[in-house]
Amino acid sequence: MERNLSKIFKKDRSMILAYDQGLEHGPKIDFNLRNCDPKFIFEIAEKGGFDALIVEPGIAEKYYSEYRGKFPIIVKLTGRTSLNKTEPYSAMICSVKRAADMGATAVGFVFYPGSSREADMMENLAKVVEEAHDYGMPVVLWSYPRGSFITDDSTTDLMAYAARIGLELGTDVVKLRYNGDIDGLKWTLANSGKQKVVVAGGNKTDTREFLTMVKKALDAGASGVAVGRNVWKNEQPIKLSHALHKIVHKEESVDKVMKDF
Ligand code: FBP
Repeated sequence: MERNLSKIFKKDRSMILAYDQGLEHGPKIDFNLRNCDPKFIFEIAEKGGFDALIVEPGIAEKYYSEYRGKFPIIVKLTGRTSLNKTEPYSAMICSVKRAADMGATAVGFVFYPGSSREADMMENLAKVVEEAHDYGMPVVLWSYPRGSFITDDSTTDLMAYAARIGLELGTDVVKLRYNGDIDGLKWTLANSGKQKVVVAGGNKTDTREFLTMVKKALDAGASGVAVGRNVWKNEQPIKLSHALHKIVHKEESVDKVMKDF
């Protein structure tokens, strides 16, 4: 498992591209004619120098074969659509074996602590951790507190709790929504133990604002990013990826990389 983790994290840092929004949000919300094509995204992952690409199983099965060996993929084992407005629940959509067969380096799992369906997801997560570790595959956890027991999903207490859940359940990387509270992120990292913490990107925003958020999270101790919309919705995704790479892997400042824009 450590061996596979080091394929995604270089010197404890990683920049991961997320492309699961086609299932999670649907085409109308995030896509245009350019970025609805998975090949466009695979090209960004390769040319932009990403350390890994997150996809759902269907995309992995049909598109990864020609990129195998170029960059690792993280196949998500769970998913939901944005159509169902009942309690948040991310259903199992792929097995660890199927993900391994399609060449996944790691598997992804979405967990919504605070949902009334939390127990079902937790049982599934426990099984996935056990199975994935048998295969030597790390588990990347989306730990997003949501549902009828959560009133404000952006508090620091919940950010730290979300990370801690991963540590307690045995996940290897936890992907969090960073709320902008630097001290809170430090507390969260302290509660994450040996897990690596990566931050999500969120809605597409201004390039400087996005890169500043990333820089602050890294400076506070996060290991990297797992971002999607801010990259592939950008007019110049490769240029943005190179800037991101300099911030994540070369310790460059936002001011310096912004000179390229
Ligand atoms: P973004 O950088 O585009 O926000 O992607 C991160 C991510 O966690 C995706 O993996 C996932 O599809 C999406 O955010 C979930 O978004 P939401 O908060 O709307 O459920």
